[in-house]
Amino acid sequence: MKVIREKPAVIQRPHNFCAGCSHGVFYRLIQECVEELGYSKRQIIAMGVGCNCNLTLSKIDTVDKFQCAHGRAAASATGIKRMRPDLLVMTYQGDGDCGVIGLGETLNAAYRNEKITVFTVNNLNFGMTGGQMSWTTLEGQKTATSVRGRDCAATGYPIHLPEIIAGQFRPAYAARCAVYDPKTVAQAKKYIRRALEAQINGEGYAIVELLGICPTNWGMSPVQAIEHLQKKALQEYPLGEFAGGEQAELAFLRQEAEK
Ligand SMILES: Cc1ncc(C[n+]2csc(CCOP(=O)(O)OP(=O)(O)O)c2C)c(N)n1
Ligand code: SF4
Ligand SMILES: [Mg+2]
Repeated sequence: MKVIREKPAVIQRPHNFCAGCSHGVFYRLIQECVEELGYSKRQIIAMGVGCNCNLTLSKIDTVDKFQCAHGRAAASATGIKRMRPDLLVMTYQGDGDCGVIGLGETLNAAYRNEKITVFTVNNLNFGMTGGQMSWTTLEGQKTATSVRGRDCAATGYPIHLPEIIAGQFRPAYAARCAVYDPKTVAQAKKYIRRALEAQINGEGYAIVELLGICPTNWGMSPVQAIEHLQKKALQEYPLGEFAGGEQAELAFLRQEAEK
């Protein structure tokens, strides 16, 4: 097999996520972009609490990380970036950390247009604690705490963080990606890179949500979980850019054409 991209030099050991989990692919893409942008030794990641903690605990890489209290990654990243504007400062969180317990911190950082890059893996549940319902859980989805299927009339409806942030605030970049085939992996890498460039260029806040799979808690094989994601999750969570990127380029070109 031909290797077309060596793994980033900072990654030294295999990860220990469950088989098929999206966390490993997403994290590798982030580190590929960081390396290509020349920031491997000038980065720090504010880590959420969830399955992503495997990255901290298993010491698979040499990246500086700060383990935040649950949901507080955006606030921690804000403090780090304000003290060390020379560093590339990211958060790496799950949907529960970023969009449930940490919703206040996430929205306040976006509101202030902090110059941080937020990465969040939306796997439709609280993976680490055994698959409880999250604000991202689909209507009718069975989880450990919605055993008959999520009743949105009683619990609220699935939350769309990049769209909320793009619609209400003025972030430099907001997008959602997935990593289930070569095309979506290439798209995800493009979005991750744009989100990091927004920080490097001093433009401001950026968020990329990765729509991921959690075969273990969905009770599916990795292949079944990918099919489920394509058939169900993508209907609720479309992929694309909601602020910045090609959206901004097109708006700029339209404005220029109207002059
Ligand atoms: C203050 C506090 N409340 C609750 C928990 C339990 N807890 C640990 S991780 C987690 C949710 C993680 O879900 P998510 O952020 O979606 O990450 P995933 O594991 O799905 O990747 C919860 C509720 C905790 N550790 N601390
Ligand atoms: S429980 Fe789910 S999110 Fe956590 S490592 Fe396993 S597959 Fe990934
Ligand atoms: Mg989750």
